[in-house]
Amino acid sequence: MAEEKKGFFQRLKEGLSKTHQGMVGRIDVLISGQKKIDDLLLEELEEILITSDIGVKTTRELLEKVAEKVKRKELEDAGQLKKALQEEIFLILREQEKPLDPSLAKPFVIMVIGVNGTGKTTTISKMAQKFKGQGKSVLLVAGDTFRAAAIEQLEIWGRRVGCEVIKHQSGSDPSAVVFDALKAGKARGSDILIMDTAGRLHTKVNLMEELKKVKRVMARELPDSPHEILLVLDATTGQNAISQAKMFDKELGVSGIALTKLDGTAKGGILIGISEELKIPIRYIGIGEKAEDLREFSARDFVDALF
Ligand SMILES: Nc1nc2c(ncn2[C@@H]2O[C@H](COP(=O)(O)OP(=O)(O)OP(=O)(O)O)[C@@H](O)[C@H]2O)c(=O)[nH]1
Ligand SMILES: [Mg+2]
Repeated sequence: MAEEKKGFFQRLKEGLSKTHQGMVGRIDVLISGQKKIDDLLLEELEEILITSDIGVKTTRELLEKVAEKVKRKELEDAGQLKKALQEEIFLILREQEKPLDPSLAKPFVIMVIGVNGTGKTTTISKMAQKFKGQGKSVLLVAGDTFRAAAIEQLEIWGRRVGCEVIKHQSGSDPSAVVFDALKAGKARGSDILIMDTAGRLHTKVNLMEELKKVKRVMARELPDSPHEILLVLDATTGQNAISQAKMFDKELGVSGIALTKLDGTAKGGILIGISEELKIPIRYIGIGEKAEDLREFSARDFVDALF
C-alpha cells in the first residue's frame, strides 16, 4: 500500500515536472546564494509567477502576503520565502478542493462542457472508469451530436469501460438524447449519468442556446438536475482557459472544473490563477492520457508534488 501510494505521488510529480522546472526551478535559481529578501528579489519572483500563468492579479495577492511577512520579520531569508510561497499557494488551492459527491442524488447527472479538444470525452471515460471501480453503474450520454466521430468515440470508450451509451444519430438534437437518457437512467436505476457535449467555439451563440436547452430539459425531466455542470479546461491554453470559464459560467453556470493536460505545460500555475480568480471548485486534474492520470484534486498533493 505504501508502495502504491508512493507510485501514485511519483506519477503526479512526473506529470507536473514541466511546471516544477519552469516555476519552482526558476525560483530555486533566484534564491540560491541570495540571503536577503529585497525589492529586486520580489520583482523577479513576480516575473516568474506571472510567466507561470498564475495571472497578474493572483500573483500580486501572493506577493503582498509574502511582503507582509517580510515586514513583520516573519521571513528572515530567501530560503524561507519559498516555503511561505508554497503555503500561500496551498491556502488558495485548498479553498477549491471540493470533490464531487455523486451519492447526493440518483441518478447523479453530470453535464460535461468545454470548447473543442480540451479533453471532455476522455475525461468522461476516465471518470466513468473511476466510478465503475467504486461499484457504481454509469450511463454515458452521447450529447455531442455535432460530429459522427464524437458519438463513435464515446461508444468505443463505453465498450472499453463497460458502460452503456445512450445515443441518437449525428445531427440530432442533444436535448432529445438527454431526454431519452434520463428516462433510461431512471428505468435502469443508474447511479450516475454523464453527458458529453459538443465543443464548438463558445463564442457561437447557438452552442450556448443548445446547451441551455439541454439544461432545461434535464431540470424538467429530473428536478434538481444537472447536479453538476463540469467545465473541462485545457491547461496548455493558459489565460484563455480563464476567459472560457467566465463565458461558460455566465451562460450556463459552472459548478466544477476539470483541468486537463497539466503534464503538457510548464505553465501549470494556471491552476492557481483559476482557483483564485474563478472561485469554482476544482474537481479533477489531468496529468496524462491514462485512466489513473485523471486525479481527484487534492491541494496538498498538488502543492507537494509541484514543489
Ligand atoms: N497529455 C494529456 N492529454 C490529454 C489529457 N486529457 C486529454 N488529453 C488528450 O487530449 C485530446 C483531446 O481529448 P478529447 O477528449 O477528444 O477532447 P474533447 O474536448 O472531447 O474534444 P472535442 O470532442 O473535439 O470537442 C486527446 O488526444 C486526449 O488524449 C491529459 O490530461 N494529458
Ligand atoms: Mg469530444
